[in-house]
Amino acid sequence: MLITFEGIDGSGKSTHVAMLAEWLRKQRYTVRVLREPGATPLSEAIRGVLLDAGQRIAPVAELFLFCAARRQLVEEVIRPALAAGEIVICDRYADSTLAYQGYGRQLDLEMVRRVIGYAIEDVVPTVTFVLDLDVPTAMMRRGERGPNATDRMEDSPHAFFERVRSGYRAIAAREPSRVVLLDATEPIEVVQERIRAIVQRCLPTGVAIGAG
Ligand code: Z5A
Repeated sequence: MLITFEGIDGSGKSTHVAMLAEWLRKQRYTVRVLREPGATPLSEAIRGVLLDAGQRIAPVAELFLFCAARRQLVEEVIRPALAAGEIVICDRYADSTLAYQGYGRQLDLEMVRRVIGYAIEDVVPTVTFVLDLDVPTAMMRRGERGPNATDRMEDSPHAFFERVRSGYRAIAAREPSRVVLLDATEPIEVVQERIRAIVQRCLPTGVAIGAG
């Protein structure tokens, strides 16, 4: 079972990924937590290039780099983990590419969908949670984590993040059976309760139970 978390930066993805993984592990499920781009040596190297504020990357090159990192992750980690019956939780996945490169960078959406298709093939999430938050609040929450220098993606203008947020809402409207739009202005515990209730309903029998 593949569960993915999406949303603009600072919307709470990492927080909810960690809470959900802990809850599932307490029930003795084997859970693998991954982040995108990253989680394999090649994908982490690509992440370094993509987030390097010193790089100038053309939008289509950016699209291919995110998808190259994802393809490697799918082949090296996600597909084998799913085959072993693990629950895989991914902090960002294919919808990030559609939201950021498609809606955010305004690339042709059908072209972006096709490239994503080459990267993931049939490895589609069982459920995707989109943490929906207004851009100013997300930026404020991100800022509260400390005075970090911004990376290349975070250097994008405000209007870019507004388009990304609208993109996520459009993705959720288009695929309501897979994508759950959550109001991320609600308290963390309330949002997490909704997530757990939905995951509980999706949990298949026969998922690997072990040390996690
Ligand atoms: N990107 C792309 O363009 N295309 C792609 O295909 C992919 C990615 C895969 C990766 O960034 C960048 O790559 C990202 C998209 C792009 N860039 N941008 N811009 P990353 O992996 O470095 O970081 P991130 O994914 O953007 O996430 P983040 O900044 O780490 O934020 P987060 O994980 O969503 O939020 P958080 O750290 O869990 O929460 C932020 C704070 O808010 C924290 O203090 C929490 O305690 C707090 N919080 C969380 N929920 C709540 C609620 N409900 N109330 C109050 N406070 C809360």
